[in-house]
Amino acid sequence: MFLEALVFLSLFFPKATDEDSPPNNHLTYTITSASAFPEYFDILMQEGYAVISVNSPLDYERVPSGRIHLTVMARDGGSPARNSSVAVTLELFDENDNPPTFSRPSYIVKISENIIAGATVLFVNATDLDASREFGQASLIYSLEGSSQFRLNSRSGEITTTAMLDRELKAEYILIVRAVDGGVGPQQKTGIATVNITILDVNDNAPSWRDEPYHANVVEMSPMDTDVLSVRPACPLTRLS
Ligand SMILES: *[C@@H]1O[C@H](CO)[C@@H](O)[C@H](O)[C@H]1NC(C)=O
Ligand SMILES: *[C@@H]1O[C@H](CO)[C@@H](O)[C@H](O)[C@H]1NC(C)=O
Ligand SMILES: *[C@@H]1O[C@H](CO)[C@@H](O)[C@H](O)[C@H]1NC(C)=O
Ligand SMILES: [Ca+2]
Ligand SMILES: [Ca+2]
Ligand SMILES: [Ca+2]
Repeated sequence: MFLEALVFLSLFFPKATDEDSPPNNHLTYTITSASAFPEYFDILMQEGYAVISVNSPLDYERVPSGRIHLTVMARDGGSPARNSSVAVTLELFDENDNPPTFSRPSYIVKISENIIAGATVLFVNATDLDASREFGQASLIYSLEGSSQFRLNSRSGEITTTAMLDRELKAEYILIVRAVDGGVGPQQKTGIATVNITILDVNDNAPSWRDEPYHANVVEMSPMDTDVLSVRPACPLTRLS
């Protein structure tokens, strides 16, 4: 009935009737109670109808179950005046007025390079303060960009590896994570955070020899202490494959 951010929206409802003659049937209306935002509502007479209007934006997030209960009283012009009250329920619709916000603007995590493919690296988590399923927490979808070595579960926010890592190939990944809510088109809101993943070294490289294997011809009857061949480890150590 009312959208939370709209103002000056009016609700007409049929006038009360009073079978007396003037002035005893001259009616005035007042809102005698409101379950939320009492000062935001006005009521006035317009062509015999009571018109309820809103003078400030309402906030769906502060209205339990999205309903506001008003009591409207009609009072006649008699002396003494007689009155009668009616209950009016306003149903509020949520607007997408809150963006998803990650629990941190940037996540820093360190993982060991021998972590298995598919292992959990981290959970990211965004919060959306809109109260409806449609635009709030339940509508969030996560996505990730920056490296195909990692994937992000679009619902749970879990980041896992997709393959084996190798610190000697790449020691740091900077990923961008995004959360979008259920707003449609330009109404959709987005939250962004960065994830800095540092790969920690594991001693997975044994020393290796350069130019192996080695061959040497040793002449028969060489004197003792002749140098046969000098060999040295490759430096820096390179990967065994
Ligand atoms: C409304 O009427 C009741 C009696 O029916 C009376 O007690 C009360 O004071 C009246 N209220 C107003 C604001 O006139
Ligand atoms: C994410 O944050 C929301 C709101 O703070 C919380 O309700 C939810 O349990 C969190 N989810 C995870 C996976 O931590
Ligand atoms: C990522 O985190 C590491 C370890 O905390 C830090 O040394 C590095 O500078 C960070 N990288 C970026 C781009 O912030
Ligand atoms: Ca939202
Ligand atoms: Ca909202
Ligand atoms: Ca390695």
